[in-house]
This record gives sequence, C-alpha cells and structure tokens, in this order.
Amino acid sequence: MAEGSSQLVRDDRRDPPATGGGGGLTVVVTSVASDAHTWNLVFLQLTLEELGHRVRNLGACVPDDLLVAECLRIRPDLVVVSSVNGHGFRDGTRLIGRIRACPELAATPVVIGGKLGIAGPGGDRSRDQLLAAGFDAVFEADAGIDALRSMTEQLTVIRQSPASQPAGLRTNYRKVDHQ
Ligand code: B12
Repeated sequence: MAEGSSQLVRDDRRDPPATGGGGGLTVVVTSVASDAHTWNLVFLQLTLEELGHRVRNLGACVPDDLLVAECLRIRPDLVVVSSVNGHGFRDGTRLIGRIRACPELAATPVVIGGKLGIAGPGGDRSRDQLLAAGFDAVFEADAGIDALRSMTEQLTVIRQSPASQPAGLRTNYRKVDHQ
C-alpha cells in the first residue's frame, strides 16, 4: 500500500474473529461506555464458550455507537452487556434505547448484568425499569449465571427450529419464563 494511503485494513490483533464452536449461538459480550473493568467480560466469554457458543468480546469502555455498529455487522443471536462500576443502570438505559432505535436490532435478545448500581442489587424496581427500557433480562451480581445459561439453552432451541418460531427470537423468548 502506498505511503499515506487511507485504505482500511482489518487488523486481527484489534479485531479478532468470534471464538467458540459451530453449533451454538453467536453472542456479543460487551461492557458499557464508562466501564473499564475487564475480568467480568473474560468470565462471561469463557462461560459462554464452555456452553458451546461463539463469542465476540468487544471489551471495556465500548461507545454506544461502536456496539450498535458491531451488532448491525454481526447480527448476533444474543447481546450480553456487563457492567460492575456502578453506572450500569444509567449507561444501560441509554444503551438499550440506542439499540432498540435500530429496526434491525429491535428483536435481538439483549441482556444486562453485573453490579449495576452503587447501592448493591437494585431490586425489582431497577430491574423492571431496565426491562421496560428494552432489555430482555436483567441479572444482578453473581446470581445470574445459571439464569443466563438457561436463557442460552432456550434461545438455542428456538434458533434450531425457526419454522416453528417465525416471529423472531426476542418475541419468542419473551414467551418463556427465564427468571
Ligand atoms: C479489579 C477492580 C478494578 C480494576 C479493574 C481492572 C480490570 N482490568 O478489570 C480498576 C482498578 C481499573 C478498577 C477501577 C474502578 N473501580 Co473497580 N473493582 C475491581 C474489583 C476489585 C474486582 C473486579 C473483578 O475483576 N472481579 C472479578 C470478576 C470475574 O467478577 P465481577 O466483576 O464481580 O463479575 C461477576 C458478577 O458480577 C457477574 N456478572 C458481571 N457481569 C455480568 C453480566 C451478566 C449478564 C451476568 C449473568 C453476570 C454478570 O459475573 C461475574 C462472575 O461472577 C472490584 C471489587 C470486587 N471484589 O468485585 C471493584 C469494583 C467493581 N470497582 C468499583 C469501583 C467503584 C471502581 C471505580 C469507580 C473506582 C474509582 N473511584 O476510580 C473505578 C471505575 C473505573 C471505570 N471507568 O469503570 C466498585 C463498584 C461499586 C458498585 N458497583 O457498586 C467495586 C465493586 C469495588 C467496591 N466494592 O466498591 N476496579
């Protein structure tokens, strides 16, 4: 490439492919724009890969625009948002509004979990507000891994029989009890 060329080249060190097996879901794991914590994301990636899913881990401090762009590009079966710095409720509410504003992502299952507030688990009210804002499920603190596993199992079943579930993953997922 000529010196000074502005041609964009994919750099796999900065833009790694999704990892994991072939039969499971394609899952985007991400933090929110303000959150610099990373081990929560590593933990979620390894857990989901162990369950047989392909994971694209966007890492920490992900701007809303970047997450939306990656979701439009990858079209994941599930987006897992994690935040532990205490701003997850505020950041998550803004973020899900951006995601749901895209018609292409209106039916994509999106969940959030971690330490979402600064006063410990926020209880039903915070969870209900995040659900009303557009998330499909809210998992606080350490309690959510079993529920997340159960949700991915249900989404995998729905994905494997699309003929019987024509209305889209989110709509169909909302028909099952995952709490
Ligand atoms: C390491 C650490 C840091 C490091 C992070 C380095 C890195 N590369 O990750 C540094 C020093 C950068 C840091 C900075 C800050 N930190 Co800090 N940090 C921690 C610490 C000690 C450990 C976090 C960790 O790695 N845990 C290991 C992972 C595997 O566990 P986890 O994060 O808890 O995630 C688990 C669950 O929450 C859950 N989970 C998480 N997300 C999701 C999502 C879903 C869908 C599901 C199902 C489950 C789930 O699963 C995980 C495994 O069980 C915690 C305290 C603690 N002991 O937890 C504080 C802590 C998270 N930090 C905290 C704070 C306040 C900050 C700062 C604001 C401090 C400051 N004033 O600057 C900044 C914020 C920076 C930012 N912009 O985000 C607070 C958050 C308080 C809250 N939420 O109420 C904590 C809890 C400390 C405390 N007790 O006050 N921090």
